[in-house]
Amino acid sequence: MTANELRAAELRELLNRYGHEYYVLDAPTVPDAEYDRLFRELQALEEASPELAVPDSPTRRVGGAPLAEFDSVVHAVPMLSLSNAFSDMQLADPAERHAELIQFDERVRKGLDLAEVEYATEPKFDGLAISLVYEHGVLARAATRGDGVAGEQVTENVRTIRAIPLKLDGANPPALLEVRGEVLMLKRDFERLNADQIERGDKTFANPRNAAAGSLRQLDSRITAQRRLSFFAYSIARVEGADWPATHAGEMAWLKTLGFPVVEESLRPVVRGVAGLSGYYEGVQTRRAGLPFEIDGVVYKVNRRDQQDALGFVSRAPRWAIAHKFPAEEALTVVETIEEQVGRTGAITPVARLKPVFVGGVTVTNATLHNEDEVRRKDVRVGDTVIVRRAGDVIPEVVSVVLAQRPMQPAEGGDLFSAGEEPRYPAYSLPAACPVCGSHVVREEGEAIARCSGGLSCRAQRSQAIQHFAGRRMMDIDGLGERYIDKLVEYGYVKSVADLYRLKLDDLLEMKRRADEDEGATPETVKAGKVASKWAENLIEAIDASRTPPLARLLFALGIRHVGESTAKTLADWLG
Ligand code: JCF
Repeated sequence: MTANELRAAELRELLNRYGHEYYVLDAPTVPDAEYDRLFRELQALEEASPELAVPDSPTRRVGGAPLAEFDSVVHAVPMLSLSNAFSDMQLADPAERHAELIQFDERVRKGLDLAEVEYATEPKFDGLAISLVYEHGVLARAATRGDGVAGEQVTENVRTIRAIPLKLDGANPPALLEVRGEVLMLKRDFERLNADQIERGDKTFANPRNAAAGSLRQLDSRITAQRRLSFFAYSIARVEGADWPATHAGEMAWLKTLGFPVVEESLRPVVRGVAGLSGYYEGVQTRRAGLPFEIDGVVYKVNRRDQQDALGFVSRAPRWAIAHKFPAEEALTVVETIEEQVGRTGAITPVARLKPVFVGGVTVTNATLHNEDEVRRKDVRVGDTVIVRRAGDVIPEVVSVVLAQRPMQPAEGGDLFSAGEEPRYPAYSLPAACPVCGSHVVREEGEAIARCSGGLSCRAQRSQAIQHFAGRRMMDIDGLGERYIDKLVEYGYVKSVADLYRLKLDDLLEMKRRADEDEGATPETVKAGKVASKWAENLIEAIDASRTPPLARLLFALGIRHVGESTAKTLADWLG
């Protein structure tokens, strides 16, 4: 071997390993720049000596000349879809909550005449299904699902996806292998793509699924090559010249040894019966937000292939598998108004008040718009139909506007009902005065956040400073919630946190009476004096209990800018 041959082989191995670490193991060991550097070195070697450019070289993943259209391919084995099941997580009783799941298990047990069935589980990736055909270990063809019977041939595009092996690992590849799986974009790659799109002035993608679809179905595969797409294999459709594993779990293990990315083992346990399935569902739901990719539910499959075959199909879905969907994280609704919230440090956040909509398992009426630039960039206006997103326990946000549904002015000279060119509502701009105290709103050069300049003279800032002070990780004053703090500030009992320590029992009772009256409670509905005085006594006690806090907690509780929890600890340790 010449020195160049050796180096090229070494570079191929390194690049393949780094790609595997990033896409398959989700644990990159080198920065992107290092990958790019080695990639360019290999490219240069191959250009100088074309015989070094083997068919499975990572440099082959750069895309080719644009196509006029995709060829259509008929799938040798149809690409099925899964029937969906939904759980109503509002229901307390697991037997009602998971009714669909219980029915599925019952049908399967009846069909197999068994008391208990073993299921393989996996997350349901929110991407695009594709089919990959390997002939003698080499990627020969790739196709989208299409209508399940025929799809589009996207081989050139798929060759650019680093997560997909161009050649199978192992010495004795099967003569033929057809693998199915999902092409998707990792959350981090989606964020990066959208940031780049903004920088270039191009349109952003609403979610990773759209980004993955838009990137894969490019007639110009060089564009696909520039997008970071991932892939996870989830089934085998055909095998020739090798033993086909007897269980789904066995298939996954085999695919892994052949070099395919399969989801990590803790996310695809083999379980038994309804309890196993529902336990898996709820476990994945809690892990959902922390996963590197988006999923829209989980999939259950009868593990043994002989049992799958015995159950067969109904119309176009297998009887031996279902998708159990999570509540959707995105929904459409209408912006009723845009208001501004003033935070503890005076930061002014535009908030969309929404027509109530059920999303991510709860009813949402507000969504953050982050800051003025974000509202302008998304061009959110009153009256707009918008996509709202609530992922996990994250604050709901407006993702994008459905421009086609924007209310327009009636056309000039036209009748009242024909829409004109002009939007009915103007583009958003932040008010010049604080909506709470009227102080100037200032936005410093280069800052995204505008702030109320009122400081602690602004009621909103005062109230939130006290809320922060009383919080769990700060002074931990039990019973002093947002509502009462707002009232204590509004009525002037408390101007700063120090005033909390001067409050008397009577002040609290008086404040509570006024607050109840203001909120329209009649004297009869106001809680009896005894209950109120118990509450006030407890609160005074809780305030007293916080008179001698550890220094770190006090420093953090004061809410000094740039003094977070860990800085406060460091300061306290140092000050002694
Ligand atoms: O993750 C998915 N979107 C997914 C779709 C996973 C699977 O195991 C599937 C599927 C569609 C059909 N299995 C089948 C049979």
